Amino acid sequence: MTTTKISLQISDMMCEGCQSAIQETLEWLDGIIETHVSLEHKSAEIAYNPDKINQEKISEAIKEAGYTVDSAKQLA
Ligand SMILES: [Cu+2]
Repeated sequence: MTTTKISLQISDMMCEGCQSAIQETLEWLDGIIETHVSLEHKSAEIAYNPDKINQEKISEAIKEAGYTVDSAKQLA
């Protein structure tokens, strides 16, 4: 299985409530392997299976949860 790793910048993550809401949103998505949301860095590192999900779908889910993805970069 291939894994893609990305880092998303989410600048409207303001508190621990936002952090866990984003974490839970990501964990519920099919194809997500691992996710680490950092309030300090206002970022989410996500490892996912590219056969099941992609960066756009992940960003969309975060938007639906009420947050904004400012930028994304591929990690590996
Ligand atoms: Cu908050």
